[in-house]
Amino acid sequence: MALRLSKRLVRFTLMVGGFLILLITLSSHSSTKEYMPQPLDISSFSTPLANFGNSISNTILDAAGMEAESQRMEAESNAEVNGEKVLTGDEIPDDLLDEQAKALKDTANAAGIEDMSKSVMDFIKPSFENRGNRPKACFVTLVRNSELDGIVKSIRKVQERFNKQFMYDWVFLNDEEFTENFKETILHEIPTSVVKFGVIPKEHWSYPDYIDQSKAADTRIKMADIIYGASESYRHMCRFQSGFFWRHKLLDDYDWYWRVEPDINLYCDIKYDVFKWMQDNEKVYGFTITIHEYLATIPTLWKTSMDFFKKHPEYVDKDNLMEFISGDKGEHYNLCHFWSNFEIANLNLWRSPAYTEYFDALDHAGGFFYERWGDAPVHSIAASILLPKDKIHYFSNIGYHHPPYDNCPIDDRVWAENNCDCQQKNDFTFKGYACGKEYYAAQKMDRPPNWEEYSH
Ligand SMILES: Nc1nc2c(ncn2[C@@H]2O[C@H](COP(=O)(O)OP(=O)(O)OP(=O)(O)O)[C@@H](O)[C@H]2O)c(=O)[nH]1
Ligand SMILES: [Mg+2]
Repeated sequence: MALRLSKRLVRFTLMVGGFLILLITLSSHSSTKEYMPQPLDISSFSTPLANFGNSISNTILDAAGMEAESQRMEAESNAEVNGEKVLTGDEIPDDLLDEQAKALKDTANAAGIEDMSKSVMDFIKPSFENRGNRPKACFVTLVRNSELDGIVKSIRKVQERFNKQFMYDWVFLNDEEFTENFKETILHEIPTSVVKFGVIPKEHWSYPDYIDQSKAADTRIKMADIIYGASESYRHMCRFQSGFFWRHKLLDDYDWYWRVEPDINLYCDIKYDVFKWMQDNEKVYGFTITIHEYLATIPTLWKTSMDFFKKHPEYVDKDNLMEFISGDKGEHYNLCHFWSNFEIANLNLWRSPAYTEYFDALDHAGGFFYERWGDAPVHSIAASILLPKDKIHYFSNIGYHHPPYDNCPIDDRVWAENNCDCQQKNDFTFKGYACGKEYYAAQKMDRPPNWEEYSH
């Protein structure tokens, strides 16, 4: 018996050793490369991301399985000698398997990978416990003093179609002080809600020390022909929306936000509390419009992202929405993204270690400045990979406009019941440049029966 136990111990130790070597090999494969502006070389992606999804946890499971299998074989080979009943396969007592699982978990802990499931949902779930109650939610608007007229237009629509009934707070952020005139005008427009004005801390709207500013300046010259390619402030804006807006102290009080920009329109009444709907239905990220990104603005975003997720398979949700952003399991980006000028989402997604580390990896790669990475593809890639797909929601019933596109309910009943004033023929969802088709396919949803009518 003692001999059997020690044999088992030796085998188990060898297996754990092998497992640790495998882990070291995996992590050394993904050492970060110095950034070099170059066309996206996806041919180097020999392994689709989907295969990385659970590689570490599979390794653990495989190790546990191997140990169980070795016990079965050992039991079989010893059966005749000992004249005992042989325990095979499923007959191995649960407590023995539990013990092995625990031993493996302890080994993993010692290797510093103790938390095998680092799902962003762990950070978001606590806000679902508020089910049935009013969510801690606000509108958030990043805006310049010079955009006062445009933001007043947006506020009037949001107030009229939704917020005069629900009276959620509104947070305004700016990279410089809001003028008194700006604040007074806004307060006058939103008399029934708490309104807060904040200045963005310098470190959230400036160059990190690892960015070569002359290289960034060269990029702006080279990209002058691309939309916003020459703009420095646009890049700070995109980086701020990608990595910082929820870190502003004024956002600390909230779990949910709805992003509103100047010059948007709401075409339909929203008669229910969308924040509460998100909370009570355990959704995390809601959008209205999908679209393809300009490849020239993000040549290396996909490779940088996949490098990160290959290095951190523990963050990849096993039921993710990769199919929305890639037609070949992660090898190539299909450029689809949620248009982030409208977002109704849970702030804890961005606060999670998974997203924070992802953003840090992107920020260090430099593409916010050496290319022109937008917050829309960044948020979309993260949400599609980090979240279970059923946490993402398309608000087909919210009539929305951000120049130049519309989301207009093509369901006649929804359109009529909510007093919509948009043209259904302008609905962008199924038109060529949108990604509605990809989204419906990825979610395994049937397209509305009349979708083709609105696809040209
Ligand atoms: N405070 C501040 N806000 C900015 C700045 N640049 C952009 N924003 C805001 O950031 C958001 C996104 O900027 P937009 O200029 O609307 O970018 P976009 O939606 O990609 O492009 P268009 O709407 O088509 O111009 C808007 O709410 C702007 O008001 C800036 O330099 N300072
Ligand atoms: Mg805009």
